[in-house]
Amino acid sequence: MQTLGQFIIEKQADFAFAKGELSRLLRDIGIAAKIVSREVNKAGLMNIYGETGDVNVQGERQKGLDVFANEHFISALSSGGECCAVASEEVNELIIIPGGEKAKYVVCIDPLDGSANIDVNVGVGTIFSIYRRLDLSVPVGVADVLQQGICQVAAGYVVYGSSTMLVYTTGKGVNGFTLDPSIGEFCLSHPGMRIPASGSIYSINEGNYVHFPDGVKRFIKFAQQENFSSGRPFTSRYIGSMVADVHRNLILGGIYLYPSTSAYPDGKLRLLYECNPMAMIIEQAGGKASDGFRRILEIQPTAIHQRCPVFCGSAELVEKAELLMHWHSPEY
Ligand code: P6P
Repeated sequence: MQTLGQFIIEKQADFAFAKGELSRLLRDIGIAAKIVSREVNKAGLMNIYGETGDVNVQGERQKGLDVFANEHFISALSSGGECCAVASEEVNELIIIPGGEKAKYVVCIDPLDGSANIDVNVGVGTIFSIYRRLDLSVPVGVADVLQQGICQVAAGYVVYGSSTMLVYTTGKGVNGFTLDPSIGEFCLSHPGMRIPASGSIYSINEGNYVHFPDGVKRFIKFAQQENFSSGRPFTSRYIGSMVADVHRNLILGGIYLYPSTSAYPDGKLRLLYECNPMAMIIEQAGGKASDGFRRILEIQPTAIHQRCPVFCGSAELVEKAELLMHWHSPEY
């Protein structure tokens, strides 16, 4: 069984002129993921459950594990020496890594996505996105993380579920690694992951139905009436944790949707550290990711914590949702 470290080194050869910096950065993330996994899996036994009483930049109540995960990923990225700045869901401003002046990479990260699920023991995850710094001759700044998603050099997630898995891509396909706690290593368990072209699972919070755009209402009506292949209605599966929902759909086929709602007119999910990395992974696995009209990876970011609607998963389902979103629009 190949470990994450062995795999990263072996694949490093795929990159001409690779000097190992990206490999080391990916290994640093893997180390932090093991530490967070250990705590997530015993959160109930520590006084790390519950809320800190603070709110993050999103105005969301912070959980003990949110802060723990944020601190450990930033620490791993800082000590590894390959990252010069971090945009984190938990921190308002761009974090400049002391001593990182010569580091080539910047990282956007949601240290613990879906953390509202922690206290009820439901799957949560980490999502990360890696860019090459724009210009090593000038100090790193916000412009280095406000790059289009197509410029990502790597993207991945960790899903802390029935087992802990790390899934990532460097633009040459998607590979999944399962943590073997007995040896403390991520082991290659899902080589060459591909999302089915279609599927019969849709993941959306239908509690927001009345506020959905008409195109989304039309898609839900379609899903409740027929399936491309079986003619049966779709299955609705919504965990409330993007990483868990997208990971299931990556394996089984399906679509995850978080459209605009009254509470989130621009969508709830954040472009830099949720939509872009998940879009890169889904596209690399043969799927699609859009905001209903545009390819997620081509959206030009303008702010670290900006949000966007997201429709991602099996290509045929995303295309169907886009078609229904365009219906009655001028060009259709
Ligand atoms: P709602 C978690 O807070 C998250 O960012 C995603 O992981 C998840 O899919 C979504 O928000 C859940 O939001 O509004 O359905 O509770």
